Amino acid sequence: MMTTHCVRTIFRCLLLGAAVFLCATSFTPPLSAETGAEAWLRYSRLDRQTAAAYEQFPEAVVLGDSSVLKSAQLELVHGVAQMTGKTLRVSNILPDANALVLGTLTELRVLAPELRPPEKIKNDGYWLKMTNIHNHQCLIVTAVTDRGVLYGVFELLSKIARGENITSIDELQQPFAPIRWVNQWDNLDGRIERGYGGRSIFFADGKVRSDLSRAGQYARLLASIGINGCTINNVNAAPGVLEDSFIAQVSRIADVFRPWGVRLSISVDLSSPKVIGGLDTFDPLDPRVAEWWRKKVDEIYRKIPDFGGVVVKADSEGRLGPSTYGRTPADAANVIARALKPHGGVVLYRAFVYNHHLDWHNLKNDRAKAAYDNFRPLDGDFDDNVIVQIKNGPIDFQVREPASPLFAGLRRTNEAIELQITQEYTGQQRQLCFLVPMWKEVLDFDMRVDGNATPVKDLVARRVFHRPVGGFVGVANVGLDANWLGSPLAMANLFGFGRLAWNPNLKAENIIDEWTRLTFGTDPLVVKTISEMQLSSWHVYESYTGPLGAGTLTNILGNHYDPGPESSEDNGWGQWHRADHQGIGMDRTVATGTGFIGQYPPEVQVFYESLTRCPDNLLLFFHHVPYTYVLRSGKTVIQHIYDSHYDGAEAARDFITQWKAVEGHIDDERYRDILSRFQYQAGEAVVWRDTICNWIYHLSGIPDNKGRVAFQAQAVSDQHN
Ligand code: GCV
Repeated sequence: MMTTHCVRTIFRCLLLGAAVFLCATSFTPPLSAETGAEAWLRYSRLDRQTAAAYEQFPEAVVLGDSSVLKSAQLELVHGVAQMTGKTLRVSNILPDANALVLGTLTELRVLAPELRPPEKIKNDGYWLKMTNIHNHQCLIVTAVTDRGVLYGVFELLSKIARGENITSIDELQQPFAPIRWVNQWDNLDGRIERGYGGRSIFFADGKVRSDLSRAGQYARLLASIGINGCTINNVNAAPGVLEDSFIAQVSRIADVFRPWGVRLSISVDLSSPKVIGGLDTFDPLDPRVAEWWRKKVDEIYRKIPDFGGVVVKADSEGRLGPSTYGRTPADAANVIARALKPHGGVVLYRAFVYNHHLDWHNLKNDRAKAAYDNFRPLDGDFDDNVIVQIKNGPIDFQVREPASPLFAGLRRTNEAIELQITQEYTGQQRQLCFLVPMWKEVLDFDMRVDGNATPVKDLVARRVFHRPVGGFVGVANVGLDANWLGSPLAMANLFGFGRLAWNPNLKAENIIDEWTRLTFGTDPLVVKTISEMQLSSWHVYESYTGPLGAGTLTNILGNHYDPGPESSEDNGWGQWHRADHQGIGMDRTVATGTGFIGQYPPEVQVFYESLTRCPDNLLLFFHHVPYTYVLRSGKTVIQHIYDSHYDGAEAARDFITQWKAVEGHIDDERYRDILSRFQYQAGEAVVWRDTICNWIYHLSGIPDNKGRVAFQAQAVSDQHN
């Protein structure tokens, strides 16, 4: 038996350890009130009655002392204190009161051998269970790994924050897939490609930042939504990231990730063996190159033992790649994969490989075909620790695209879906666009592989062809701005990505409800208003920037933000809409077009090939039609385009009115900040509306039957005369 003195000593050590750890891992309690920095981990104070329901546990028992379990313990103590005002007593021995008990199943069975989860808990999964241990009411948070316990703690705190009833909880949660990563497109000089939330939290002036506190806080945020990996640098990778001296710096970032169970990975440039390695080649089949990668990877693991792996962008948008030596992406991926394999690392090789010098005059050319054409023939050639990372659509994160046919094209190759959290083509965090409904459409899209139900989510999560690994990657691009993404409402996309990567079967409505409650509180008016606005926002944005699947008619040669429909055409980038005087849209049919539709399984081909079956919202992605073509709604294409832009601009203006309803129900700081964003968005929507409507009116010569566009174009020209 332990003496009381001994127990006290252990308890003191634990507290001391916790305090030391608090400093060492850059854990900081939420920053100043309501800047958005706390994101969904605000843990705001519950009202007395709600708090009372959670105060039955004065104690937290933590079994084990790994850094991840310490994070779990600290988070629990911090969250409960913030929400209830009560500080939990922490111990690591038998509960001597009702307790919250954290620990792996192995540890827990020592206390309660009779405990059996209802099913086998997978890696990273967890079980929350109310039970009785040694005559005390205990809520256990258990898992097979420490990381699972940490995830369970975050879920428990989320439930408390949302006021859920936990009195008889018995909930087992399993992750849908093992890869749940974010990519950051941070450059070593501190800029972030397509980042709209400030400078890099990792790098400044070509070095790893000395202050990595935000990096540690980011890892905490990621862990709270089940993300287990983060690639810290741009896929347009600087070779210097692999210099030994730089890896030593990068290991400091891994140190602040580790307590949150987030594995660090890096993007690498395939020419590194030549550029920084001093070889005269980077040919993946040259044994000297293989040896270079082996030594380099060994060096990385010496400094970062839990290194996750690498991301590769090659032969794409000017990046060098295996094509330099007539080699394939599989050759390139495998040479690195073999170096990583003994350490348990993976290669995420991006399928975003395309020729950006396509001849626009050739009507058979089609950028959308590139990923499938490049990767489908290599199916089965990739090693089992290579994952092909496929963008959700075949072009490039446009406001609407069909699911990439490559998801169905690979059977013997691991795959991951790449989603873009940072709103490059979808409003750049300056306009509201909640992307979960869009991602759900892709994840739920049934590819009908072999005539069976095969939604994309099952293909990437290995449920169809039982491949060793796969999952979800989100391009996040958070920055140093207090609220991470540059806009508090945009954080719903980061949260939503994590929730979907954990469980793509969750409904968009539930995700946004959860996020809103955690981020803005549980006032029903607030929850309803913000949820409704978020849920409608993708359609609103689409309606004035790219209806009918025309793509985003944005300035593709510049900022990817302003309207610029002419910039898409007559160049090699392949984001074409082929609008002319008679009609608009890319003919991607097998019968008369580029043949892209032929890349889908037969049942999907039939669906998209047919002008009458093809859904209106993707019509112009798949078909070139005259402006007078009549849609299912009975409207012509041109009238739909006019109406959609006017309706969209009006809906954007309505956001202001909707938002005003929450005044006084949320903090003033965020209320005013977000109000000004909606006022700005309303103006931008009018700019989009007028630019696109006038452009298409001049092109087609067909007036708006409601007299708005021709009238306005006329007024503008009168003014000029
Ligand atoms: C990192 C788009 C973006 C590029 C990005 C590229 C990619 O083209 O505009 O900034 O480069 O996608 O995903 O590699």
